[in-house]
Amino acid sequence: MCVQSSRLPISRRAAIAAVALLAAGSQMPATAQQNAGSRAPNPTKPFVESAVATFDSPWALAFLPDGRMLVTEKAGRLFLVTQSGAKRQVDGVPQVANVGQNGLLDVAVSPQFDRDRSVYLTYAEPGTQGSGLALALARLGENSGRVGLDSLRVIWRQLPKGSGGQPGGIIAFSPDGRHLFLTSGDRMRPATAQDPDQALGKVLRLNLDGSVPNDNPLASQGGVRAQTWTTGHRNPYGLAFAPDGRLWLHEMGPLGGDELNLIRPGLNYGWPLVSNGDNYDGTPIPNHSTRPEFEAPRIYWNPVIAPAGLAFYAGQAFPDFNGSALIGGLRAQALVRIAFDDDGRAREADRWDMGHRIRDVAVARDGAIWLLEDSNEARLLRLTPRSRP
Ligand SMILES: [Ca+2]
Repeated sequence: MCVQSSRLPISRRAAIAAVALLAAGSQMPATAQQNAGSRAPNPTKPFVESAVATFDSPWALAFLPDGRMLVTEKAGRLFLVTQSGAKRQVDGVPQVANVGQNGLLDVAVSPQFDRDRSVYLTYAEPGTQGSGLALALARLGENSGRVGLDSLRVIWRQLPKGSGGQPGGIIAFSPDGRHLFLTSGDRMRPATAQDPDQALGKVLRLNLDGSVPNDNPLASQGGVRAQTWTTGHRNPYGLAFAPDGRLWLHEMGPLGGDELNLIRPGLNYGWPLVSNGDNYDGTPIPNHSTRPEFEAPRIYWNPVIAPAGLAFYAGQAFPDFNGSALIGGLRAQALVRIAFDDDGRAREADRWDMGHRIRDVAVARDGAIWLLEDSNEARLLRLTPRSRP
């Protein structure tokens, strides 16, 4: 339960609980949405922070099996980084459109990296008519003199290219290592998220080589429809599989409408027809509850946290966190922990004030939590338990 309520006298807590029950009533659906937006940070942190390296507007980090990391910088640089902070720049990164929210985005390590040394990158690919999200596959070549991307090829690209931020671009692999999931933002063209023929505002499911799995919901229809797993997203900067095999996504909503969504194939998550937030000009958007045919978020944030990065915790360092989701907050300048009850329902369990915008989250094999800040002198942070050396 939240720390704030536990500090209240028991009688006051009971009164609050009673009011909450009355407000909930008996009509609350099983997938009740919770607003976690106004939750205050915890007063203490269970971890200590070590700054390991700094980067210029980093965007994503991913661990290699040997514990080293790949870190992207939005301007188009990729680094191989040791856990002690030694950095080597990786050559062979394709040209990116580093404009506004676009640039070099996610990096992901192949589920079979030990065999294929493959890595995946997403980025805004420049063109004559704006840019388009691209997914590239390359082999990480390494010798004493050089580390670089070899045999790079684009295995998926968003067409036509166009203007706008909100690129999405997050990669996740299915637990069996056979499929790649990719988030695509709406590029600030909201209607595209409901257009089945535009690869914007979607989650896509591809084979590891970029081809279309024949068991996708609309596989027989070809084109973007065949690639589409879910529809109706705005700007998803978090996508990850939980230990129980369920796929979770968070997306930045408009004013007051950030969402944590449970992703299931073929569903429509409503953007821009419904949202628990409003447009930035103050005009209202119908709430999710008005259109039950659209899948509602399991948690929403109003005010927003601006979620970025999503990782499920597994490890010995923070045993209480096992099975939890960790989310970075850009606007909230926080690390957020989402816990799941035995029925799989999600709730925000912790929020720790980091004092900086947090861009990405990852968990190392030893259970340490790694964060990337978001700025032009952003720190790569390692979090370890406060009670241990
Ligand atoms: Ca939604």
